[in-house]
Amino acid sequence: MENRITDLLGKKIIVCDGAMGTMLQKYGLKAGGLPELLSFTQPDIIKDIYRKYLQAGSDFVSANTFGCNRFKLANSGYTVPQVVTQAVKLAKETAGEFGKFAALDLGPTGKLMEPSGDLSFDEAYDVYKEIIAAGAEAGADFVLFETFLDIYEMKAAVLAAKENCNLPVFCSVTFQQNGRMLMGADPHTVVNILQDMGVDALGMNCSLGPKEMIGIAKEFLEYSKLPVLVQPNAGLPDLIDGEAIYNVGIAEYVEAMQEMLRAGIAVAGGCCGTTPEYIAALAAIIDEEAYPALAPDVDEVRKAKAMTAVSSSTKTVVFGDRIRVIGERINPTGKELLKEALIGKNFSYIRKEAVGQAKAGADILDVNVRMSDINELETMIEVMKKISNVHVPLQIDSSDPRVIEAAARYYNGKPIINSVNGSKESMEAIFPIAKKYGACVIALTMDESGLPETIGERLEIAGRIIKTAEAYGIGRERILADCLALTAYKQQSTLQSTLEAIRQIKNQFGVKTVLGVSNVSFGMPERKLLNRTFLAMALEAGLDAPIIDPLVPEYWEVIHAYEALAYKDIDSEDYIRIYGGQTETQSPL
Ligand code: THG
Repeated sequence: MENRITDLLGKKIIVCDGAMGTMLQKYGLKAGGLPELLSFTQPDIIKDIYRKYLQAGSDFVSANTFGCNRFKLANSGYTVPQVVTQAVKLAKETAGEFGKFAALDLGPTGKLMEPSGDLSFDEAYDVYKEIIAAGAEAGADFVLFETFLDIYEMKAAVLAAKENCNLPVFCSVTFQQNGRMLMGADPHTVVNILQDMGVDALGMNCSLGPKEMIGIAKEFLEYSKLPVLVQPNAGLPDLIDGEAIYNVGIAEYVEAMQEMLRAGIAVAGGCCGTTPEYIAALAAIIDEEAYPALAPDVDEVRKAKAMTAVSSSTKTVVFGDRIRVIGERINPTGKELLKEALIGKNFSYIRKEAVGQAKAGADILDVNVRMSDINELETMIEVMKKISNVHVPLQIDSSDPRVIEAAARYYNGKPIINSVNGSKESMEAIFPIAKKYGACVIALTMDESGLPETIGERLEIAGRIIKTAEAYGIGRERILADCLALTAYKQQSTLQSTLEAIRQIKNQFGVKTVLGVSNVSFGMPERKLLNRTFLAMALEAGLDAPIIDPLVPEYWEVIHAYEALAYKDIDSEDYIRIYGGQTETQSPL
């Protein structure tokens, strides 16, 4: 037997087991009560069910631990470690008879996370930590998170696994009819948030029927650098004579699974209603065909799927051909009202700044709350929480690694960290954070000696940062280079180098670029005039994402015109939609 379930990936399609709950019903065990306690009262039935799935061809069985958290076990007379240990023991013993694996199977806590409910991130983390510590101790082979409805709870659960055991982690979420998780995440957002957090496979289970999952599975496959898992229900249950009968038969199930296997999924199984007969039929077709998930060139897949993207809890912003605007207004520099709001904890003022920028079209919001006399860390977390339902991905702007770590941890999404620079000290502080939380990072082309004078030196620093990031396992698609704009007031001579550095860094390293455009006008009159002109110059040099004030219409004019002229706004569709009603012009030609 291979040592780890992950050793199977790429060599064979991993076959999961089917449903435990529906099988227990077949054994005459009534719904109600805690199924987890059957590990004590009916161990032979549990093992019998495992054996049926293993005989059908499952590569692992899921321990009877799905709901075994401290909330659900509160009045059961058992502790979490007792239940976990007994359940893992049964799963391991039976899997061992067949040389197969036992998963520590974990579902959602059953509580809503803050701010919708009262479960804090730390509490969710602790709930999973307790189960995972016991499961690892009992000898589970890997952790399988299933049926999650909230990507934020999944983030807490994944961190609990990564920080408390060395086991492989598979993540599976559940979608509703509208193609989103209950708390709003779409498939691209799920993939983007989870795939750089060090998990081993990701996918979906439950809720929809197999046919309804095909489209979502293809979305997962389009974005995921990791193996994709699919475990559908056998459709939806009809209650017939008090028994739940699932409405998708074996042939229909296998046909849908076949299509997803041919599209590239790597882990296949079933959820509610899939009995050992379903799994046997699935295993039978798997033995017959060479699927794309077999023998993939992992490096090639990573390269092909590399995409610069950040996410809020519901929305993913991709850095592609189009210009992405990063709103700069949540930054106390030069803003008396914002300073007052931060000191007075007037979060509704700050929220209004976020909503205003989002409405104006900002794709991402920079959040900087650094001021003397306030606790930057607490304020950062509070502001992030208060603006989380604005649904625009956030950029954490701080020079304090402790603030950055806390923000990256508690953010409900995949943020940009602003920033790292080329000094050893900065990289050693920031890259472990970016790595653990899967964040993107802005790389400033400066180091402990400041901003270099020559373009060559800026390139050298960018190269050094990218190389070091890659050594940490942070792909260059997660690095955004910032060539740094200084002010035209007294530092005028540096501006040409900034533009040329943008051009060359994009060319040489193929990374996306950001720039704090408004810096150029500090201390100068008519700031917007300089800002918008430098914005146009920087866009022409290849800037992908300006950090600007999105409430200034002139900046949008420059961006819309640039995108039309630079063939990014194809057929000038947006430009004509926005400005077409304003003037009729006749071509002179
Ligand atoms: N690179 C990166 N991050 C950055 C910068 C950068 N973050 C901070 C800054 N530079 C970008 N953000 C701002 C925010 C505000 C202003 C300029 C840049 C600014 N504020 C006005 C002032 O100070 O007078 C106030 C404007 C108002 O009242 O609305 O100019 O370069 N990675």
